[in-house]
Formats: sequence, structure tokens, C-alpha cells
Amino acid sequence: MSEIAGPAAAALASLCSDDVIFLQSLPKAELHAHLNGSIPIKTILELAQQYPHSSAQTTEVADTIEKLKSGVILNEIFDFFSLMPAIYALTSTPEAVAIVTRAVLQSFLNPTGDGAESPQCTYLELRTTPRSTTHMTREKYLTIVLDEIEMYPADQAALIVSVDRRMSDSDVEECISLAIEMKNRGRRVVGIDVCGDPRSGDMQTFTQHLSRAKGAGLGLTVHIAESTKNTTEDSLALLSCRPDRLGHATFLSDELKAFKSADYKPCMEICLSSNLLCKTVASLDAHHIRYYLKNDHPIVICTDDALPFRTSCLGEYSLLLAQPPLGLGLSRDDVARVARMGMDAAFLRPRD
Ligand code: 6MZ
Repeated sequence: MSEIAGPAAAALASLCSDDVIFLQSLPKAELHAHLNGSIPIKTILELAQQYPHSSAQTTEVADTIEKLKSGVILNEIFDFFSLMPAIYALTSTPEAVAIVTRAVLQSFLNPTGDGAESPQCTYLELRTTPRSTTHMTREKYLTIVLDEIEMYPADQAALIVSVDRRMSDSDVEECISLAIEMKNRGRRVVGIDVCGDPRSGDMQTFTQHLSRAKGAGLGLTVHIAESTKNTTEDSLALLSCRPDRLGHATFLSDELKAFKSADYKPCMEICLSSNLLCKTVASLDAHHIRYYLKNDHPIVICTDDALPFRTSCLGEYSLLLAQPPLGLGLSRDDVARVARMGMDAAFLRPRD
């Protein structure tokens, strides 16, 4: 298992061994994990060692690696995005994309590679933004990721194609078209995600593409109201596509929170460590998960970016079970119910 630290590690350390065994044996779905944010530290360090010293990004890569090794400290969520250029510099070739995808899948589904250690989750919907670099097209990028994902059975791993809020209209269109074409060719693409710096992009311009993806049978999840900078118009544009799941939704207004209705109950993707470390939520006590638990609204517990947030599925579930102030103090029955809701929210419906 990858090393964890921070709030998840503290919660896990407070549990008795029976509780840990209970959490490990729960069938769990990880539905909100970004590929390049989930690279095991060992793998990113290996890639950094091979990185040419003469490259224009050498200093940036070295600085980011130092932060990842010593523990990333973010003053605000926007600082998170400054980690990505160095990670992208290390994963810009087809070989590196294959290496990191294999390592991420293994870290979630088969930690020691020999099946001896219990997997972090039963089912993984990994998401990534198709990237074109001097070494590969977006199609090649997705093909490499899918080749690795499809090494696992269909009831264990699938891909969500992310579009970044910073993308131009034609880039969004290209990514959505690729996702639809690949799905239609029988590749294991199950959904579309909208991610990226919450301050950027006009979501009105994304909606036609997102609706096309839904019409083609892909699931839809969107990062929504992740920052105070997201306006109500931004959230309304995204909600107009009726996403199946919503990521974070930290600052959704009370009025918008009431979107719950008989025929529309999107599952909320909850990333506790991510929100605490990005300082979008002050404490577990103040976390919006409490609202959704109280209102019996579907949620799924996710890691988001295990590399900078130094967490794991077990760590995130520990935050549910541990007693306050380290955790939410839910009962085992409630934690099991949450895990079942997560499985039910999968786009691939692993148990169908
Ligand atoms: C919004 C996020 C994110 O796609 O290259 N990403 N977008 N909010 C977050 N909360 C912290 N965490 C990750 O993975 C990295 C990309 O995922 C998005 C960002 O756009 C980041 O560049 P992939 O595999």
C-alpha cells in the first residue's frame, strides 16, 4: 500500500484492527481519481531520475518533486494546479503514460502485484484528460491508457475522459468525439468529466458537447462549485446537462442543493482529504458530506489525487469511521451503506 499521511493517516491510525479489517473487506468503488494526480510516489521519483537535466523544465520538475516528497502544502486550491506542469513534463511520452497508468491501476487494484495485499477498491473508474504532446496525439494517449485499463476485467476498471475547463471549444469537441468513437468501437470508455482550474472556462460553451456525450450513452460527471470563484451561472450551466454525478459541489448554494427531485438525484463525489488540504473546507465538522448524509442523498467516497494528498481509499473510509475530531464517527452500518451507494453510482454498473 502506498504511504499515506495527513488527515486520512491520522484517522486510520486511530482505528482498531477489527475496524481496519472491516473497511478493507467492504466492496468499494473509486469513482473520482485523476490519473496524473494518482501516480504512486515511487513511480514519479523513478521518472524524475530519468528526466534530462538539460530540459527547460528541469528546475520546475526538481522543485515539484521536492514538494511531493516532503508533503505538499497548499494555501488555496489554485496552488494545486501549479503542480501539474512538472508532472506532465514527466509523463509526456507514450512509454511514460503506459508506465504511470499501469502503476496507478496496480496501486488501486493489485497493490503488491501478486494479489497478496488487499486492493484499495473493488472497482475503479479512472479519469484522465487526453493530452497531445510532441510525442503523441490525444487518440494515441487514450489508446495507451485504455490498453492498460483493459488488462483488468470489465467489472474492475474503466475510463472516464476528462475535458479541462481551460480547453478551447475545438479541443473539447475533439475529446468528446474521441470518447464517443472509442466507446462505439467497444473500448472501455464509460463517461465524461469536466475538471480543471475552477476559475477558468465558460461552461455555457461546454454544454452542447456534454449533451452530445450523454446522448451517445456516456455517463456524465462534472466538477462543480469547487471554489467560491464558481458563480451560480457556472453551476446552472453544468446542471442544465443533468450530470449523473457531481464532483466536490462544495459551494453549491442552498437553493441549488435542492436540485434533488424524484427523477434527478445525482450522486455526489466526496473527496474529504482533498477538500481539507485544498482548504476549501475548514474541518470535517463543516464538510458538506454532513448535509448529504442527513438528507439521505447518494454519495461516493473518493481520493481525487492520491499523490499530492497522500491518501488512499482505506484512508478516506477511515475518515468516515474514526471518532471525531479525527473522523465523522459514522457507525459500521452507515459506512457500509455509503460504500454500497458508491457501487450503485458506477457508470459501468459493475454488478449488473
Ligand atoms: C479540478 C482537478 C482536480 O487528467 O492529467 N484535476 N480539477 N479540481 C481538482 N481538485 C483538486 N484534481 C485534478 O489528471 C490531472 C488533471 O486533473 C484535474 C486537473 O485538470 C489536472 O491537470 P489528468 O490525468
